[in-house]
Amino acid sequence: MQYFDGIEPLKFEGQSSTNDLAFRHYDPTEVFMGKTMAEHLRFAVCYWHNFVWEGSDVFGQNSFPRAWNALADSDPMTAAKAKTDAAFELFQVLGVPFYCFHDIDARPEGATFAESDRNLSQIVDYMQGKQEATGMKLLWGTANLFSHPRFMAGAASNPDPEVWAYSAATVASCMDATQQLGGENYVLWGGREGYETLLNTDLSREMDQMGRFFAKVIDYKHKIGFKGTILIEPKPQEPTKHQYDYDVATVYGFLKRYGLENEVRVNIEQGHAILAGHTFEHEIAVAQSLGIFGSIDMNRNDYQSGWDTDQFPNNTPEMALAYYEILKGGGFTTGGTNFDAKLRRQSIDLSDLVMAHAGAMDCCARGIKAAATMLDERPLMDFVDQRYSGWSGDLAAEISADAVSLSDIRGMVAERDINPKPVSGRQEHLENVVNRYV
Ligand code: XLS
Ligand code: NI
Ligand code: NI
Repeated sequence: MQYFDGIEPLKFEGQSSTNDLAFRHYDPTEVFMGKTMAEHLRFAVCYWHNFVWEGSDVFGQNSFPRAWNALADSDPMTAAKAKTDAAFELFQVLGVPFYCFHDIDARPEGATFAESDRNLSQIVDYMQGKQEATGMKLLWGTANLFSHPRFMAGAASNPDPEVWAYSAATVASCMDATQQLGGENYVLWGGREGYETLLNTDLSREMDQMGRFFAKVIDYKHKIGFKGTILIEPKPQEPTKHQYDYDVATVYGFLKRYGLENEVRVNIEQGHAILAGHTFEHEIAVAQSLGIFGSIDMNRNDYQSGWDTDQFPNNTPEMALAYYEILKGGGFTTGGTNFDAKLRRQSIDLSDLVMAHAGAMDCCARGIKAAATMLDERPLMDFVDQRYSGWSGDLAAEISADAVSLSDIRGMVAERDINPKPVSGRQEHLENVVNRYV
């Protein structure tokens, strides 16, 4: 290893281990519910927080310059390859099966679209070689349509059709790249698809533009024969004040309106759910119930500041409830668990990067095992089944019949003296039950 020299690939050492550079709970080969833990969790490591970002924040400069980026000033393509080398080293240290990237994470920006496009194909060939050499796979690719100033007023929702065209062209190149790398999904996060003020915004036009954009993306997917899933990643705000992809329910309404609900699913991020005023498990459950659950970005927000701080997850009980909803819906298909998470600015060492992922993977393992046991022993499901059991009875059939009107029901209730008695919802009891598993 060139960059992660001295750090051995992590091993499963079991719960008694105190080694920070080992797994205590994540045993990739452990089988439950008919799959190995690795197959259930489908871990992915992201490029942007680990290999691009170097610790700057709004007040401060880079706090952990990375050796692989040092060459960027002299020859950007050499630096891009060095970054790829470093990334694949970390993937192997962690033993994860997947990774995720944006175009700009991997390739140098060119002076023109055509040059950026050429840079992307060059680095994608290099990444493909790395995948072949290591067995790594791509969970998803995506285009960064929010960092460059050309996207400051949005990509698909931009008032300027030149930006719309530039964005569409960028998505086409990134979908090709994702296809070439065998990616299992393609993500669209609408970072600046929204607005700062209505004073300068035509909201209906922007929505229509986005609808048209997505229709073309789906059309392109079929044209190139991409077999993966197209995923939208909801987020309510940040960077834009009002974002169109607010949460899962809003995204579904949008897809339905433009007739895209059978073509697109969602990539749900823990921190984005919190920003939208929901829990992570709420967002997952809504997506499952609408048939659009796809993948997750696993991380954690700071609950006090309210910001999308993209911290590494470490709250096992919360994670157990998220995996409970995922497993209840049948688990991942093309999706997986991507760590869209970054170090705190004072965690400057490469070993911090490894420990952060190791701890997060362990928490996921604990969470999903607790979830699997809760599903197997069914204490919550039995309670829920019982709670709704009236709906399999005669009254339910009668009042649901199309031929029965509201006034018929009024007659029935009066005649039979239907007089429902309140029943406890037993929330605290159920929370106690969950605590036995986590
Ligand atoms: C930002 C998003 C972003 C997407 C990919 O908040 O989470 O990282 O996952 O563009
Ligand atoms: Ni994300
Ligand atoms: Ni985020």
